[in-house]
Amino acid sequence: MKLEALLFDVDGTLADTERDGHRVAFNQAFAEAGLDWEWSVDLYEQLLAVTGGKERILHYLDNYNTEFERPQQLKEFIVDLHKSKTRHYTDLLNTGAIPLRPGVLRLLKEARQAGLRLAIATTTTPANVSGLLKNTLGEAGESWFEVIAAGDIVPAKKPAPDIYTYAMEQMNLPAEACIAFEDSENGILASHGANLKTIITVNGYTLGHDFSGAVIVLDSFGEPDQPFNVIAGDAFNKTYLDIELVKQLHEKSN
Ligand code: XBP
Ligand code: MG
Repeated sequence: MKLEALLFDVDGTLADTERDGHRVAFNQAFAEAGLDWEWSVDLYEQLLAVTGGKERILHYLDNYNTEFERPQQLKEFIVDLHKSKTRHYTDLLNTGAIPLRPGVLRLLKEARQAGLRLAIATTTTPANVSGLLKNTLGEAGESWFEVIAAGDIVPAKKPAPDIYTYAMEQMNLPAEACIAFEDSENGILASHGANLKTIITVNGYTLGHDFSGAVIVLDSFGEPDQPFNVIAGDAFNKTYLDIELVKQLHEKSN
């Protein structure tokens, strides 16, 4: 089936947001709440096993900070803490501290020119997606995407396939007409669960993840003057990911 739409994960795929973005914002929220919790770069790698910020905080308490005396209203406590984290994270985005990864802007522009439809499928909070797109693509950035499926819009976050299924339902497209872009094992479990072919770009946190079944695994989308490294799969002699290669990868794996 002809390729009609590209579905993008956000964190780790469009931008390297976790280590110097989300992690920092969590720590700022903890400090502001008078908590002595500190999520180091190494601890955060382990915490990334659970997607969703609120879910991640609970996972931390359940597994890494069992001593903490929990407030009676634990759920509300986590929701408030997470609201503060979102504020710190979006403030950080507004400083322009988090750029898009190499090749992302070029690929998005090319896709629009080629008449491909674009969507976002992420577990992060909608305000974080808006903030990233505005600060990197400009005020109209969000309008590049026909659907922005994010956060609690579906109850089960990645690795559940629900966010991808939701995005495709909104676009009225079957999985065969789409391709997904992911950076993590939870991400590819979600996209594969929704029967989507998937292109992977790894980052520092996800290098060692299992990407079995990906149509290709790259270290970035690459640029004409900044070639990607192919970790697994066939790049048809290309040195960067363009729409022609995306279409070839989509067709090849039919
Ligand atoms: C992203 C996440 C998110 C962010 C934090 O995963 O796991 O939880 O780290 O976002 P993916 P919130 O890239 O697979 O979508 O704090 O807003 O939940
Ligand atoms: Mg991701």
